[in-house]
Amino acid sequence: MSTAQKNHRADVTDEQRAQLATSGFYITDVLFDDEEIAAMRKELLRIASAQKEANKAGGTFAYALHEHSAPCREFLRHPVFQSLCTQLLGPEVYQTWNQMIVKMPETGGNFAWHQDGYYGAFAPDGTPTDDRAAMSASETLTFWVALTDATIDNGCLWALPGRHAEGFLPHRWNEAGKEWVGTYSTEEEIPVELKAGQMLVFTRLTPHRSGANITEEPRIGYQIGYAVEAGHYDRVPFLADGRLV
Ligand SMILES: O=C(O)CCC(=O)C(=O)O
Repeated sequence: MSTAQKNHRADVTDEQRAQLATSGFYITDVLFDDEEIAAMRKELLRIASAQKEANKAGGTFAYALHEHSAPCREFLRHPVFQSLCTQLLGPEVYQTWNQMIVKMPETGGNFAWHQDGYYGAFAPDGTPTDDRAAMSASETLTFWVALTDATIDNGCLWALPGRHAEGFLPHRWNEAGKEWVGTYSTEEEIPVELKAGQMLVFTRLTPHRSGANITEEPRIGYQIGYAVEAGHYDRVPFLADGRLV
């Protein structure tokens, strides 16, 4: 039996649940087969090389991949996501967004401190806003799947343990980089190094950033957001009554 088949239920341990509550994140075991990881890596590199709108702050992004890519659509229905969502969010779950972040050695730079809860809130004129009333009130989680190892040298995520408990922290919008930039102290940052096939699970209030890729190889991540209520952007129904929609 392969690793992924063994772990398809991806049981959340008491320790992981406690870490999510106290630190705002936890790291899973390796939950995907080598073949699954290699197939997704190939697909995301294909999308990255085809993509015109590349090289935003932090790397090459592409969004809503379920609309553009059959392999991504299939990956998003992987039993691991179904299992984790059911355990962590319950039987009714929406997928709020999915995106790849490919950090090529030559272009993969820093991505600023932020809480994911800031993304997706827009003023009536369409500009990003920090108006709390425009932000999703829904409980949400982000899954960051490592499709290559993520290391300090290739630009892994960094996080601030426990700061999610402070709620929304102050940010300013950087129009040039098209990103929110946290304006709070970050001395307590810790790196989140992952093996390919591991995931970081974190809340919409967990401050995180990522560093530059100074290696010779791409760093590839696939990020998926989930919410218990519609009302956040994308809002693709994912689980109803615990079953895939
Ligand atoms: O993958 C990365 O380098 C950072 C991505 C990120 O934090 C985000 O898109 O919210």
